[in-house]
Amino acid sequence: MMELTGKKALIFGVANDHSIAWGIAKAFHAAGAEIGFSYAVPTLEKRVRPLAESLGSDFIEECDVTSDAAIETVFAKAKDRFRTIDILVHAIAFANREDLAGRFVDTSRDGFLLAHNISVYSLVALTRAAMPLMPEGGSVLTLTYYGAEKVVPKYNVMGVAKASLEATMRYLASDLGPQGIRVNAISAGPIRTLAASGISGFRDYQRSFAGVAPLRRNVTIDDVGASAAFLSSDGARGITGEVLYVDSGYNIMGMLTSEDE
Ligand code: NAD
Ligand code: 0WE
Repeated sequence: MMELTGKKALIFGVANDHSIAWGIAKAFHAAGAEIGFSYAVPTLEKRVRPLAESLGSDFIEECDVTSDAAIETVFAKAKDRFRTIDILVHAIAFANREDLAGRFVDTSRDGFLLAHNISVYSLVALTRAAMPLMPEGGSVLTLTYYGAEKVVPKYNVMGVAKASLEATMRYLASDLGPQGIRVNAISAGPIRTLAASGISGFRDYQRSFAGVAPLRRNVTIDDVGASAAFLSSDGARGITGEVLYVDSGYNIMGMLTSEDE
């Protein structure tokens, strides 16, 4: 089922070995996929290159997803290197730190637009650029979070952006379904990545999450990777426009009591 032999994947969003995108890359590699990587800014190359090379990858290209020209360039290079791809992974989010604290009502116009530009519009832009490289169909995968559906204190503008991301994923799935391109999202539980570091109280939040979630544990980047490999494989050929929860079951609970400490 988690068989990706002969498939080629382009992964956006590895920053370091804690990144969810890295968990996905490892799982794809274990399933036999060939992988290309794209990172945000030049300073990340020294982190991403050794990781990519450890999986036998030689496609490691910079792309700031706020730039249409950068997106055009990276997909031109991908076309040269791979001719076609089967899988696109979007594991990118950003909001100003000041907007992930305090009240949502205080979000500035610039902060709101920045979060949506980087975290949501980039999925549209990357998917459109990937389409010509997927003539025989393919799989697009993005990462979302429960704060899209329910209010999570301090997640603020990112929650609103994730709600938009999930709707964006569904509209893309509707547009691209006829061409055999599936578009899905994984809603992951809280994981201590770079994007989670410096969020005050994150450790406490993970502890209470594990106390409440049916599986009584936090999820790992390898848990997300395994599910991503499934969703990108032919085993998921009938699934599109879906949010798959990789959250120890947290989202099914209607009352958040933790019996066991
Ligand atoms: P991470 O910091 O490792 O990854 C975020 C990535 O976004 C980084 O690689 C960063 O370089 C990239 N990025 C930011 N701005 C960019 C830009 N302008 N152009 C290109 N890339 C840019 O953190 P992560 O937790 O692995 O985040 C990956 C995804 O998973 C995000 O969409 C995040 O919202 C989502 N997610 C995270 C959690 C969690 O608890 N960590 C839970 C659910 C969903
Ligand atoms: O999507 C995310 C994190 C996204 C994120 C994180 C940062 C921190 C550093 C976006 N932009 C920035 N900008 C920065 O400057 N998650 C799902 C992880 C996360 O972040 C939270 C959470 C959870 C969970 C913030 C507040 C409350 C819960």
